[in-house]
Amino acid sequence: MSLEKDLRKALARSEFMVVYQPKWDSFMNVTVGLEALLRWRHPEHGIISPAEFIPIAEETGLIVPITYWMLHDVCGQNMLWHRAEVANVPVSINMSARMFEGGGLYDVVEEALTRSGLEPHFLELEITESIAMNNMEETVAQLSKLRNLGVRVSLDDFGTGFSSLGNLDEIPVNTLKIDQVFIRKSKMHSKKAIISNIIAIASNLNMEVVAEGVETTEQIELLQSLGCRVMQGFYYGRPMPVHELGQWFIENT
Ligand code: G
Ligand code: G
Ligand code: MN
Ligand code: NA
Repeated sequence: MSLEKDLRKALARSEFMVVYQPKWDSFMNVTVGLEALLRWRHPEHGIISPAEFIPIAEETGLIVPITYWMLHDVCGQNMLWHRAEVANVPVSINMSARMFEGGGLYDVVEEALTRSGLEPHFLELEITESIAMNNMEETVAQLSKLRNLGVRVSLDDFGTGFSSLGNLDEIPVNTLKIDQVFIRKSKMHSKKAIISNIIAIASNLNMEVVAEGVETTEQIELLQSLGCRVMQGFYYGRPMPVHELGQWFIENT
């Protein structure tokens, strides 16, 4: 199928929607954040996973306008939840490497915040290690500016990129997100050791930590015993459309 051609029209036709997955404080048992994830409702093929269309969107550059749309949509939605006193938590958005080319990101983030009225610390950008490391000087400069504005930054899929730990203290980051692969194999002694060390690095660098892909009570108990508090995964909640989140927050805040 010619996804590229359809992708070009998808924004204008309002075919994208955002779903939100909760981040959960497993000690306090409350929702402490949300991750916004993109979905494409294709008129013929139904819901298409971002795993399928994000690579095309990155190659074609369409990821930039799509992410700009998402920034506005997510900030507006989060402000609606604030105003209705439904929820008061930061929402994160995934950033492709492309978002840091051309230097336009800061102005769009600022505009999305101003237009929605959302306070900056309720918006978080998720970047991967490889994004942070390649073209590091430029990326760090942009991230620093965004952080000065009050926007939060997290390092996604942490532990899987080929980042050198030696640079980690130079990237302006609030949170390390431990990649799902470590959680999935956390019964293995070696993976447990890696998780434990990521938690220690985060703690020593004054960063927060989130465990991703949490699916079982065994994983939760292990993570808690290692001092990890905030978790995200199917055990707590799948990515949900906006209309399901009202009920979610009633039951889970
Ligand atoms: O939501 P799901 O698990 O299907 O996402 C699959 C992949 O697509 C993940 O790596 C996720 O980070 C990525 N993804 C989801 N939404 C977005 C988005 O809005 N922008 C970018 N760049 N990646 C996204
Ligand atoms: O790359 P990133 O970490 O942004 O990807 C997030 C993706 O992980 C989303 O597509 C989401 O659907 C998926 N995800 C979230 N929680 C779980 C989980 O517990 N198990 C699995 N297999 N995938 C998950
Ligand atoms: Mn992510
Ligand atoms: Na991740």
